Amino acid sequence: MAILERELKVTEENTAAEQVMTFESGNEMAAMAAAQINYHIMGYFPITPSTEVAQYLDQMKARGEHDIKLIAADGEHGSAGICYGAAATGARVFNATSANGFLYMIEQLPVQSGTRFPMVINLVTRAVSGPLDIRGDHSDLYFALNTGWVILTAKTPQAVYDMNIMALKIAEHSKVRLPVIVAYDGFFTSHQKRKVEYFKDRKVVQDFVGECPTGYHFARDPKKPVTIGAHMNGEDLTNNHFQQSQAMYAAGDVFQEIAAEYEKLSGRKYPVLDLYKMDDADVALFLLNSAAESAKDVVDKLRSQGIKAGVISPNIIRPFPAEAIKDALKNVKALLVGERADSYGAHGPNLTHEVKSAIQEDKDNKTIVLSRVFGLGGKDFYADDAENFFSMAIDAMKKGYAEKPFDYYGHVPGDPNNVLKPVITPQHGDVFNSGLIKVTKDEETNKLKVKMPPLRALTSKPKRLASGHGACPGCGIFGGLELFFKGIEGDVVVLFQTGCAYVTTTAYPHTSHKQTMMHNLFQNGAATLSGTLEAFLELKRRGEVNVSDDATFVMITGDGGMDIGMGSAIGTALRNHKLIILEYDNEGYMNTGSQMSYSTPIGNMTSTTNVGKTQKGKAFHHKDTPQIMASTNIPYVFTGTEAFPQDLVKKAAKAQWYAQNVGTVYGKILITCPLNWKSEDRYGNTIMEAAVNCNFFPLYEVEEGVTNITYNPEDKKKKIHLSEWLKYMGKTKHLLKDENKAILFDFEQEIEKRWLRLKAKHENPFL
Ligand SMILES: Cc1ncc(C[n+]2csc(CCOP(=O)(O)OP(=O)(O)O)c2C)c(N)n1
Ligand code: SF4
Repeated sequence: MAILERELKVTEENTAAEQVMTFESGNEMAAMAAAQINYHIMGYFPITPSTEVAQYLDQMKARGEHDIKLIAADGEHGSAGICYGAAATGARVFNATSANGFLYMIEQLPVQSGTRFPMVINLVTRAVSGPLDIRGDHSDLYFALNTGWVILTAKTPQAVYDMNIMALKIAEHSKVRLPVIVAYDGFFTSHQKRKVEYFKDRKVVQDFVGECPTGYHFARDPKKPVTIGAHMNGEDLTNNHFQQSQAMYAAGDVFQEIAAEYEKLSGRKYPVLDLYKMDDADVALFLLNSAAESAKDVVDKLRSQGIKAGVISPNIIRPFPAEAIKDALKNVKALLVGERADSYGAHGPNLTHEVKSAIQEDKDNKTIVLSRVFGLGGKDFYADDAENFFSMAIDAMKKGYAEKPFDYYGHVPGDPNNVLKPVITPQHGDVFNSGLIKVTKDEETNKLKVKMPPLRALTSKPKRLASGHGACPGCGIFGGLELFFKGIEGDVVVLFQTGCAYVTTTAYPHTSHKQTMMHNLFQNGAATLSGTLEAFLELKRRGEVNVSDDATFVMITGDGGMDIGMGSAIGTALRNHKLIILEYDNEGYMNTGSQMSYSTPIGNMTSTTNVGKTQKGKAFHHKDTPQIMASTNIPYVFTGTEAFPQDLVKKAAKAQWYAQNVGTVYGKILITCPLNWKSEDRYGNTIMEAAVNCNFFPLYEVEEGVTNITYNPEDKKKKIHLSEWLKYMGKTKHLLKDENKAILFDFEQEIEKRWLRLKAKHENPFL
C-alpha cells in the first residue's frame, strides 16, 4: 500500500498536461508509451515475461490505435537485426525481450551502440538459463552492462511508462545518439497492476519526444548513398569507442535535463538516484528496481525504532551514477548492496564493485560495504528480508567491519533425508523392443519395405513418457509422440527444445521421461543432439562405452523451435548426422501463450496476430518446413498425424532405419492444441483428419529424394473444402465470414498450388 501512496504523490499543481489515472501493469504501460510515440518499427520475438508488450501492441494495432509496423522475427537474433536495420535507416525502433532472448540478441547490441543508432528496448528482467526458470532476477540485465547501451531502471509500472518516453528522447539527443534499455522486473513490475497515470493526448508525448531526427548518417535516402559499418583499424576503433564512452557519460547529464523537463510535464520526478531517507542515514541498502520499494516500508519501521536507515535505488545504471553515490554515502556507516545476479568468482556482483569503486575515490569515506546475492529465479523479497539485510548492515556498523563481506542470501543447505524419490522407474532395453516391426530395403526399388503388425499388437510396448505430465486436457502432443515412438524399436535418447512438451514433462525434481532426455535452449537442439550422438559414437568406437549399446537419437521440437532453430536444424541435416528431428506442429508458440509461428496458417488468430478492424489474423502463409528440409537432401522426410496411425507408425519405423543406417531424418506431425485453437477436446482427431482431407496437411514422404504421397484424399473420395476444417476452430471461424472471403480464397489457392506441386513430384521421381 505504501508504494501506491508514494506513487500517487503526483504534484498536480505544476503538471502541464492532462493525464488519465488507470490501473495497469508494467507491460501494458510500455506498450502504451510505444503506441503513443507511434514508433515506425517493432521487431520482436516472444519470451516470457516480456511477450505481452508485443501482444498488447498487436491488439491495439488491430483496433487501429497506432501505426507501428510489428515484425515477428524468427528469433531474437533476427529481431535485433530487424531493429538495427530499421534504426540505421532512420526509423524509430522499439523492442522488448527477456532472459535468454536478450542473450540471444546480445551480439547485435554492441554493433548498434558502436555505430550509434538510437532505439529503445524494454528488458523485462528474468533469470537466464540454465536451469530454466521463467521468473525474475537481474542475471540478463547484468549481461547488458557492457553493451554500450544507456540503461534506465524502472521500479513501477508508472516508471515504465515515464522512462519509455524519456528513453527515446535521451537516445536521440544530439550529445548521446545511443540506444537505450529500459529495465524492469519480470512479473513483479511487468504483470502486477498498479495505479498509473498517462497523458490523455498522445500529441503531448509526441511533442515531448520531438521530431524523428533525419540529419544523421542514416541509410534513409538511396539518392544520398552512405556506407555504414566500414571496418576499422585499432586507432580508429579506439577513437570510435572513446567517443562512444563520452556519449555514454553525456547521457548521464542529458538524463537529468530530460527528467527535469518531463517533471514539468508530468509532475513526476526521476532523479539519478532515488534516495529514501538518506539525508542522515547511518545504515542503508542499495537495491535495484522493485525490491527497493519493499525496503522503503522497512526504513519507516526502523526509523520509528530510532535507527537511521535509508534506501538508495538508481534510476539509471549506465552511465553508472558514481558521483551521486559518492555523495549519498558520505556519512553512511554501513551499506548492504543487494543484487539479483552474481558475477561468479568476483567476490561480489557487478554493482557491488561499482559502488565500492565510486566511494573509494572519496578519501574521507568510511562506509563498510556488504554484498548479498538474493532473489534469484524470482525468489520473493519481503519486508522480513529487507529487515535481515538491515540487521547485517547494523551488525557491521556496530562491529566496525563486515564479518562476511560477500555471501548469497536465501539459500538453504537442504536435508539429504528429504531427497525426493523419482516417481517413475527409468526403463530401457528389450521392453521397448516388440520384435514385430521389420524394415528391409528393396534393392530393386531402392525403397524401404515395412512389415508391421496390427497396431493393437504394439500396445504392449510401454510408453516412453510416464503419465502425470502437466499438459492441458485434450493436448495432442503426447498422443502424437507416443504413437510415433510405437514405431521405434529399442532405446531412444531424446532432446527436447523448449516448448510445451518439455515444460510439461520436467518440473524439477520430477521427470516424466523414462529414457534419457536432455533439454537445451530453444534454438540449438539439433546441434546439441548432433554433439551427443557423435560423442556416443566416438566413445563406442574407442570401446569406452559398451559396443553393443545402441539407441536412436531423436530431437523433439515444436514448430516454433523450427523457426528459431532452423539454422541449427539445417546445419545438422547438411552434416547428415544419424538422428531424427521430429517436429510437433501445433501451429504456434503455445508455451508462451499462443503467439504466431511461421507455421501458423494465414488469417489465423493468435495473440500476436489479432483480428480487428484493421487486421485479420496472420498476414502470410504457413511455412512449408518439410519441403525446406527435403531440399537439404537428407535421406528421409515425412509428415504424419495421429488421425492416420498406421501411416505414422510405419513412417516412424522407416525414420529409425534411415537414422540408424544413412543420416538425418526430419518429420512433422500435426497435433491439436485445443486451448489455443479454441476447439473442443472431442474434435481432436476430426480436426486433424479434416486438415489432411482438405489438403492443408498432405501425408507424404520424401525417401532418398523421391516423393510419395501416402494418402490421397481425392483417390479415397474424402476430399473436403478448407472451410470444413476451419469451422472446428475458434481461431479460424472469422475466415468463414463473407467479409474475409478474399483471405479464404488466397489460403485455398496456396493449398491447391502446394498440393499440385506435390502431386507432380509424386508422379515424377526426378522432381
Ligand atoms: C531464445 C529464446 N527465445 C524465446 C524463448 C521463449 N519461448 C519458450 S518456448 C517458446 C515457444 C515454443 O513454441 P513451439 O516450439 O512451437 O512449442 P510449443 O510451445 O508450441 O509446444 C518460446 C517463444 C526462449 N525460451 N528462448
Ligand atoms: S497449450 Fe496447447 S500444446 Fe501446450 S500443453 Fe496446452 S494444449 Fe498442449
